[in-house]
Amino acid sequence: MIKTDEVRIKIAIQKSGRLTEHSIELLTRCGLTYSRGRDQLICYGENMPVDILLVRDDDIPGLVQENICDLGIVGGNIIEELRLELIKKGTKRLFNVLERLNYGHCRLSFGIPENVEYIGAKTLKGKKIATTYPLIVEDYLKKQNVNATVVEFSGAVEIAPSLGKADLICDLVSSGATMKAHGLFEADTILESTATLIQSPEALSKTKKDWIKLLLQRIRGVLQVKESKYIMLHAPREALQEIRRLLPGSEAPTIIPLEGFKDKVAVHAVCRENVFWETLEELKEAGASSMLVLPVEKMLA
Ligand code: PRT
Ligand code: ZN
Repeated sequence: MIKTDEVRIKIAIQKSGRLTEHSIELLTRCGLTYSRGRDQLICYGENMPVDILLVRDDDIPGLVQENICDLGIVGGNIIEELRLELIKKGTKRLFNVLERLNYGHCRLSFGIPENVEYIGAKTLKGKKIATTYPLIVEDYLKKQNVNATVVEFSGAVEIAPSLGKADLICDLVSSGATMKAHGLFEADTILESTATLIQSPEALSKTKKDWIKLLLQRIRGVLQVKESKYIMLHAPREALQEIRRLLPGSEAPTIIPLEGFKDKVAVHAVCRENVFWETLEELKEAGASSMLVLPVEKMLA
């Protein structure tokens, strides 16, 4: 294990919240094993020079921007708000976005009281909008050429209209249940967000760069594997074209002759999308038989 600090990569993730479990799982699936520090705030990588810092999600982009951490995983919503803040301040070198991850999905949408008719962005004109993301909302209003007042709320944005503190809100939505429960309906979405991997804007040493490259390659492999399946089936030769067309997200299947059968082959393929029952039924209809769908454990392009 490499211990010197210049070589060790620090990655900030959320300490406790919606992204925590998935972020730890992602790093574990990249092969990282770690021991947790006594203060419970740092996990020390055992088999890679990668340490995990557990912090509040709002602090993550700042830690990465200031180069206190080399990498960070945080919601795209928080990243975008900070990006706009840094641009406003005239900061020249901003953190780099390395990869959008496949969890933490949500959207930033307007929530309008049910008794208000919504006819697009012009409905917002002259209104008071409560949000935790004032810069993203202001940026949107500017692009839409609409004048409105944005009031910053640090939490419980959805109660602002009923308290008379705002006419409407702009907040994160996932299932839509929160807005509904507060008598609001979801109007336009202004940002789609997922957990995102970011990197410090500072120049890194060659060793750190190499480790980050390797980690990123593994992360991409893990993301790809989640969707991918390995499929094996038997098919009449004459149906091969149709069967290949039906295989979801597969580029070049392997065709293997079947001992004792002239007009039948075995087809093996990696499908980069999920294989649903409906697809298997269509394949059967096209003449496929003996179908097996297996999960893919690891993948390296
Ligand atoms: O303590 P810390 O500051 O670290 O955590 P936090 O409470 O600020 O964040 P947390 O754990 O709630 O969310 C972390 C990240 O998850 C966010 O920054 C988003 O990128 C992402 N995420 C995904 C969400 C949601 N889905 C989500 N539904 N963040 C918040 N919500 C809230 C939303 O604000 C609203 O209050 O859930 C409510 C709406 O949910 P639905 O399902 O009712 O629509
Ligand atoms: Zn937070």
